[in-house]
Amino acid sequence: MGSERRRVLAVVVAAMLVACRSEPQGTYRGPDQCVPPSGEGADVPAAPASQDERMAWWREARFGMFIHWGLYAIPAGKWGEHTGYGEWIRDSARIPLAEYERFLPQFDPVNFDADAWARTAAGAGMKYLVITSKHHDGFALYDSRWSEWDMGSTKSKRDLLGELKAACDRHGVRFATYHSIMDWQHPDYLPRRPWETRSSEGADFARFRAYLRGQVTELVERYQPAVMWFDGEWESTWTHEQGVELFELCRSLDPWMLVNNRVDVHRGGMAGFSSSREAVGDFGTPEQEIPPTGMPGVDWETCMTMNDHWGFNAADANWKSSRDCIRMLVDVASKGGNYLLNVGPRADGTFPPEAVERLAAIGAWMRKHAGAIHGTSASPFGSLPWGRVTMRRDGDDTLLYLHVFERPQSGELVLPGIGNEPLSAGFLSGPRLALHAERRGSELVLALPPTLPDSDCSVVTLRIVGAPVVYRAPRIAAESDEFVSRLTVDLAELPEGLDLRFTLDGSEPLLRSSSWSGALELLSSVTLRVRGFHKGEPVTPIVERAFRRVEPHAASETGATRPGLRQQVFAGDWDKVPDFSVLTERESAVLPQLGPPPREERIGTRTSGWIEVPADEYYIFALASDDGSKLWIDGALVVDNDGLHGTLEKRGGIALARGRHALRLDWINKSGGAELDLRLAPLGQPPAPLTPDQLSHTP
Ligand code: FHN
Repeated sequence: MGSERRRVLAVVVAAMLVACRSEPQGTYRGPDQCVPPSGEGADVPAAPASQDERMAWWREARFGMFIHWGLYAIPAGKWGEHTGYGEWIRDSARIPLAEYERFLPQFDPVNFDADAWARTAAGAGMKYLVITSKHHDGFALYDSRWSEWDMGSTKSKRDLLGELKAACDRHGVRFATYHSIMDWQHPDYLPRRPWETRSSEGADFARFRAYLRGQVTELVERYQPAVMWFDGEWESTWTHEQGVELFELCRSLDPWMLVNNRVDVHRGGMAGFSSSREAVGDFGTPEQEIPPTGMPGVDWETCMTMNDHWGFNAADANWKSSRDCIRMLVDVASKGGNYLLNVGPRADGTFPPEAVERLAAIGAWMRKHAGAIHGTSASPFGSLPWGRVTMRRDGDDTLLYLHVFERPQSGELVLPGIGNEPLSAGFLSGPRLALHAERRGSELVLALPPTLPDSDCSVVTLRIVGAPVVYRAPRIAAESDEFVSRLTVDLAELPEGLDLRFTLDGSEPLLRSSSWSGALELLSSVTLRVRGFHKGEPVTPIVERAFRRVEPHAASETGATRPGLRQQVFAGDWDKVPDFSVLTERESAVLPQLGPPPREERIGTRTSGWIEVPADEYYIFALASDDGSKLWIDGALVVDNDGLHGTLEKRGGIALARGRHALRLDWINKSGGAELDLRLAPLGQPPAPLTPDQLSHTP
């Protein structure tokens, strides 16, 4: 739907909403205040005929610009002696509201040039631009009817978003907004920052939700964002029901506008996607990571910083190279995702020169290779040693774009398990030479010239007959590579119509080898190798996995013990789990079992003692935490879930003899959510919470 039509709608919506807002700001008349027009008479736009129609432009885009800009650009990451802050500076540096508010009249981006920003995004091959209309600090980067914490209170008073929206329209870049649910300034937002002394007396979260709905509504009516990118959804006051309500408001305001999954509480940590069937949102949002095998069957977008900060940090010199950025774009596209690459502008409205330089280099690459990114779909192959593949249909044929990161020593590009015949091959950009492609059994092999046209990523276009027929090897599925008594091994992602042959002694699977007929129960160590055959010919690579029967760790002679685990608490600001043994504890206590951690920020805990297991077995530990955590059993690191992330679960296993074993669990929380959960089960059973009778410590 054109932006003109949406603009007409926006006028209608605005007219309908004026009645809601003729009262003074924040006047609350119930959660349905400013309910958008509905029913007859309201000019509600015709909704897209399908989700595919709604998503079409976004899927074609593949590449966008993220912009984190606000008051935090003024301190530029520095507070006192510390220079490592970003857009979280108010919280991380514990700046009282009244002190942070002093940035309002200082914000004056005299060098802001919307056209330059939009031109830079378009020049880099970015098809959309998502800018922070409001980050967690609560500052609205526009003049909001719902807040004084906005551009109307700054020295500048410019309509920055309006200028940028118009510039994006001129340059063919879709304008979009990031709007934080979490809001550290609004008196009705809860919870307060843990360190804040500001009273929460009288705070009314329902009134906060009306403010949030009001701001979302005014953003849509004024700027018609193509995407509403929510964030800050993880605190206890935000619920699935509220997320659904906000999602439905967005749909009613503009059914074409996309809404990310962070409107709901089912983001699934930094991995960005939850299997919850009730979750709402048009796409998943992995952050600072690229899902190893993408997210088959769903729309997803990886957002990533260009250095280590989202908001401008003057001291952060850890910039990704342009090659890094190009190859990440290719990697994401090859897995069927979108890449949202961030710029943190300076307070004066300019992009850091390092960002401009990288965007120009990416643009130079995209000018030659955009066809291998925009409008492409995910690779039909598994991982390839030399690079990535994207593809698009072209009439009855398919164009495979072979993105070559490293030229193989052999000078040959091998495409495994492909049933299609090659029609032609050549570089998408560079020398106009035909590359020789030949079939070798189930493989297509292309001969490369001694030098490649692009050192960052050369692209070969291979035209094949028809839709891709790629025989992907099955995945060998098992809970662990080690076991004590027995282990179930199966195959997953079975390719259709293939004859699967396997061996257990590490030899090559041949047509005469055993035919796979279902899961195996292993009682001894084996090396399983599997290959797919079609019409008597091997057509998939061989997949292999070794399984070892191991002796369990001997139990410990613990002597006299007491129930419960000892938990030490340490104060500190870490990005990774430190060596607590060289630090001074702030306090310690004995816990009857591993419970929720202290809901504080910038702390760490070490929980230690004995865990008793009932039998000689291989045990799986499932460790979930926000932020980082590490688990040792008998001194061996079993789960490493370290780092700064949302709630994320990782698993690990160890063979243990019946009896007591040393347990040590380290955890940190920098800021935001604070979760810690440890579960345990013998192989083949679902992990369950630890129980007090399993836990003890030496007094
Ligand atoms: O807390 C924010 C962070 O400041 C930044 O905006 C990122 C970008 O997606 N999102 C949140 C962390 O997940």
